[in-house]
Amino acid sequence: MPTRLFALATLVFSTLALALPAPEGDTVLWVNGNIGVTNIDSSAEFDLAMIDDLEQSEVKTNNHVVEEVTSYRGPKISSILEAVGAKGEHIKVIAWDDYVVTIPIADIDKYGVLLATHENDKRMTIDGKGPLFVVFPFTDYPELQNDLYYNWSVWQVMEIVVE
Ligand SMILES: Nc1nc2c(c(=O)[nH]1)N[C@H]1C(S)=C(S)[C@@H](COP(=O)(O)O)O[C@H]1N2
Ligand SMILES: [Mo]
Repeated sequence: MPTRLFALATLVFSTLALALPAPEGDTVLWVNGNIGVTNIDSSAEFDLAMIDDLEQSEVKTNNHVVEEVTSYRGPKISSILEAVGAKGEHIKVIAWDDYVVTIPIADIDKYGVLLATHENDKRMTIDGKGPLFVVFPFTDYPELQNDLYYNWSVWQVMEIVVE
């Protein structure tokens, strides 16, 4: 029955498309909450190689702490949310220093917000803003240049909770 075959093919394809292999290196990002894809217990864990394998984007911007326009590179946060089958309205972003903010996914999508791994082509480390830094395109969108979005520019990101 062609319809059943098609349904089976769709099922197999979508299962493959949504599989997330377990990290081989140290986990640098935990994604929790309302996600449809997990790889360890109820979490989707990423090592740096997995983050580097996602489609890369660049944002050239300054911000209120870095004066010169600087190049940031990494996946869009929306790519990460897609990879984990996120369903929700907000993400809670938690840093290694326990700094926490809640950001609407609408803003993440609208502004192509990055989870940057590189600043001027240099990998960011935990001594700086790394390994993962939330980067809004401040230079291209003047409406972002206020405390709300500066507060959402989380560095040393450790965990994202989809809500
Ligand atoms: N991990 C982490 N990210 C953070 C913060 C923080 O304390 N920890 N402070 C936020 C706030 S409140 C602002 S305004 C901007 C800039 O902070 P700064 O002015 O202290 O450099 O970074 C944001 N990102
Ligand atoms: Mo702030």
